[in-house]
Amino acid sequence: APAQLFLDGKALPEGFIYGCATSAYQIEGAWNADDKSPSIWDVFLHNKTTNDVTYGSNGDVADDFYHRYPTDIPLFRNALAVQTYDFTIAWTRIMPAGRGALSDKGLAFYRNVIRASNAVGMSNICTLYHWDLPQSLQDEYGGWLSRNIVDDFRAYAKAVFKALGDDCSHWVTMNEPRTFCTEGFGPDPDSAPGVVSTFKEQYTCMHYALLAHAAAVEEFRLGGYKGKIGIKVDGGVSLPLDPSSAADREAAARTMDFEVGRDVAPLYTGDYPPSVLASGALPLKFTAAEKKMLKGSVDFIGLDFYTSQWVTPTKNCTPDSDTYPECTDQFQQDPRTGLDIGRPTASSWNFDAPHATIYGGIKYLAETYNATNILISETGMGVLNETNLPLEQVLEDVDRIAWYRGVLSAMRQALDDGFPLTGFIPWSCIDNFEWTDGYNVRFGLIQVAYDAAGKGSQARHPKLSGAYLKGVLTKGNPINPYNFV
Ligand code: GBH
Repeated sequence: APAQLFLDGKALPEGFIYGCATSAYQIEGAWNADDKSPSIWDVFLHNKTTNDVTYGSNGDVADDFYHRYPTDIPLFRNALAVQTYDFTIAWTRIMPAGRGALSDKGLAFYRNVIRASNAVGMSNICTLYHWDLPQSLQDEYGGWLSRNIVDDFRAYAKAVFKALGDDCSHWVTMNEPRTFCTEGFGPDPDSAPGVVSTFKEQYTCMHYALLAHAAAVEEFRLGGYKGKIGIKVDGGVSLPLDPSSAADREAAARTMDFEVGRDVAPLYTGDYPPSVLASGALPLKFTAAEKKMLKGSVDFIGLDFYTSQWVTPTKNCTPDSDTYPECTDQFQQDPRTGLDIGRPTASSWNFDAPHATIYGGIKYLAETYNATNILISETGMGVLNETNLPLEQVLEDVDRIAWYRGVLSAMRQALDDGFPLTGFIPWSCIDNFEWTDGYNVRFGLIQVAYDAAGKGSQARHPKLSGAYLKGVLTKGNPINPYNFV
């Protein structure tokens, strides 16, 4: 049995998960090694000559985890004392054509990752999809905009379960459908596949993503595998800009429905939230059979919750408005006072507001959907690549310790108040390719020696924040960070 875990000196319940997370495109590199085919992110960035991504970097090499996993995995364990390594599988490595034959080499890689984790006493949370769709499926039928994706995802999931089904304690079908659908499609997409379109395409993508999730869960349950299965959803907590204004309170509730409930409600109730249905804006509806398949399609829910915002209703909202059909304006700085919602970080979207975000997110899920098994499956903060600072200073990441101190306090309070929090998985085990911020923003608990273009020795160095988490979670140290090393 895994060793006892703690939070602020108090023992955590048996089965509580303490892990760290990464994703395939962000760490593996080896973008065309062995049988791997290009994903939509490879195509989106590999030949990119514009400066959309910092320093024109991409995930071709990233952390070179494909080759370095034999030393990286024991390092995660030693530096952080995590009991679980949460990684994602590249569809393009394991099933290079998008459907059909499996690659022995791709499978062997993930088998080795699991074996290396088990060898140092860690279990695994395994994710089928973190945004790296096979480009062939994008070219063939538009990827997530076609119903075909539901069948292909089902077949991919079924094949992966058959090969590795009992080897992971937890399975995640996909990471953040909201984000890959709203950032990959819409009027101003900045993520792969970057299809300039409208909110309708964003909703179509979401719709098929939810169905693909449910299809994968159906296969998992039919297969009778041992572990648990769920999904990771992102979103912050929306607060009324003026709590005394009924219109602002209504707008905040609407934002929660549109940005979190839209992904989550179908998993618990079988359909979108009433306010989303009532907006009349949805391009697609679930059939009775689909609702049945969706309802109850999670054993756990993972919250990738980083930050929060204030909202007000959009004035005169019409289908041409930027915020349609949600029709809420969002702020992380109070337009009346200039006050930030929390401490700003290197990511323009990410403010440190742990009570609102972490406590509020858990409470929202528990109270709105009666969720009984909630993991904080990602949270963390980035700092700018500080190539010109002495290494000791980079590793003494007290700002990140302050971030996690808030997260841990909010989780402690959620547990004390009886909310069903069952795991904590900081993002990320190690510095990695931060999507549109390239290598210039670092979320890792372990530093990687490369510059903002991703060039360098690739040496790994644990940061102080990792030692802090290790101390609180595994040694029973107090959350208040003194004397923890
Ligand atoms: C996570 O998403 C991802 O799962 C992970 O891969 C990533 O490394 C981590 O965030 C840190 O970024 O730039 O204004 O368009 C968290 C939810 C949603 C946060 C999209 C960033 C982009 C905002 N993310 N959002 S903006």
